[in-house]
Amino acid sequence: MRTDFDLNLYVITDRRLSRGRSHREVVEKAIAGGATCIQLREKEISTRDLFAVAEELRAITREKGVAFIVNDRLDVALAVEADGVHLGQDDLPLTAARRIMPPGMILGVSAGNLQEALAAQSQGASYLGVGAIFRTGTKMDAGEPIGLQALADLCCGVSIPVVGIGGITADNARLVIEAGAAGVAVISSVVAASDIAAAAGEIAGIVRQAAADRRKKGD
Ligand code: TZP
Ligand code: MG
Repeated sequence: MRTDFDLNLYVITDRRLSRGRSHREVVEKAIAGGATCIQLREKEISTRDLFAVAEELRAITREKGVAFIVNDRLDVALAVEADGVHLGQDDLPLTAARRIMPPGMILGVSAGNLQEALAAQSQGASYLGVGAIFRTGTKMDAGEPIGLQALADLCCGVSIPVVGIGGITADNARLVIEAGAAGVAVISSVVAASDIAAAAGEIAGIVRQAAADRRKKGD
């Protein structure tokens, strides 16, 4: 199983929240600020346009040495040689996805509870996206937030890394890491910020510090 990816600050695109800035601009600034992983997540553009953006972001992330994940679309991820794909509970089944993925490719999976998390882990998930942790206006069907205790329980129950997602900001990112997550996944607190690099830098710094403090405590 591939484990050489850094989930500390996992930034997900959403052009509806990007204030007219291009994917290139958003992603370059997020990486400059400290994003360690970029996910292309655009639900409302054509496959042709998604592919074009994916190619562009693949080139940027490759140059910067940052992991690049495509949401939902394994075909597009394979076509641009992304590092990984991220699948939800209603997307392609993981066993089917793994059948057509090269062995080293990252498979991220959304899980809302421990049962989903354990199933994903046993079916070849590389990491889990778990949420929504806090209330968010970004995903309309995110459901009731699961909160930090459920996140902590889930992190204890699995052996693959977990990223928390949903309503995460500079004000609460530390709590997500303290609960056991390997990183935080964010949309609005970075891509909608007026200064994307500064917003990413602030959250990345908080995550790094919280992870260092957690390691120290565990010593
Ligand atoms: N999955 C669960 S919550 C969410 C997704 C994609 C939205 C996260 O967006 P934000 O703006 O970071 O709350
Ligand atoms: Mg999906």
